[in-house]
Amino acid sequence: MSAWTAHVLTLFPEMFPGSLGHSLAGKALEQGLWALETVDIREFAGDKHRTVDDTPFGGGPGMVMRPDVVDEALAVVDGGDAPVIYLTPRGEPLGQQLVQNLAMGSGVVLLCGRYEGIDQRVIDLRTPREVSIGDFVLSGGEPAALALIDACVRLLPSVLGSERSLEEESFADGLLEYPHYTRPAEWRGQAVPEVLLSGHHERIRAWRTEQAEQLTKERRPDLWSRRAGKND
Ligand code: 4FN
Repeated sequence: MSAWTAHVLTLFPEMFPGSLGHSLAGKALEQGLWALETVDIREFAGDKHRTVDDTPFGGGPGMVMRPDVVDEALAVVDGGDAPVIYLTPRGEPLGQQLVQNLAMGSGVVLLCGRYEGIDQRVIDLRTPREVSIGDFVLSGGEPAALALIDACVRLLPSVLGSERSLEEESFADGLLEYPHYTRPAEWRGQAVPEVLLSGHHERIRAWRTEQAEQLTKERRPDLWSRRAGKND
């Protein structure tokens, strides 16, 4: 029984673990609670100049990643039953539901694009799941892979801090977080809401739920309406 593993195919393996090394995920990686295996796509270039990209047929700007090189890189990965995921703006939006499902599996095989993207034929042949982290332009799929891994790893049973259960996280419940406060109790003329200093745990819980629900209704009506069966 081996650890949850993220296989990452990339032209920039030095970007990993990157920012993950500075979070809960980094400590867990050192502890062997999950594993990271990068595959440098450039190693699968066939020529002496290690060419991985070429000009697009039909013309136009930029370069395209060659299908033969990407396919050879995919061929060496033994992800077992881990899904192959191409991080692409065309993909289904990454959400906490998909994150939970991926975290429950044996790991992920993540394919990161660069330039204008990857030749469509290797995508058609390999039919990876296509996933997007949002509607903005990136220089490469790597930041998306880092985000997906971070989101999954923190859900692994052995990684999640026991002091912070999943249940008490508002977002896991489909809500935005209530506002947080710490010392000092008054700062630049702004007091902390009185209820939080009251010691009435039931009133505090009710206030926080109300705040989380109000914020979600106002700022993310999409999240609020998708919150099945729990809305007024
Ligand atoms: N991006 C858009 C439209 C057209 C192109 C892009 C874009 C990196 C290889 C893909 C971006 C965003 C979320 C991967 C964006 C993601 C990427 C992601 C990504 C280089 C080609 C590219 C309409 C979304 C603004 C560059 C919209 N999640 N192309 O960013 O890989 O996973």
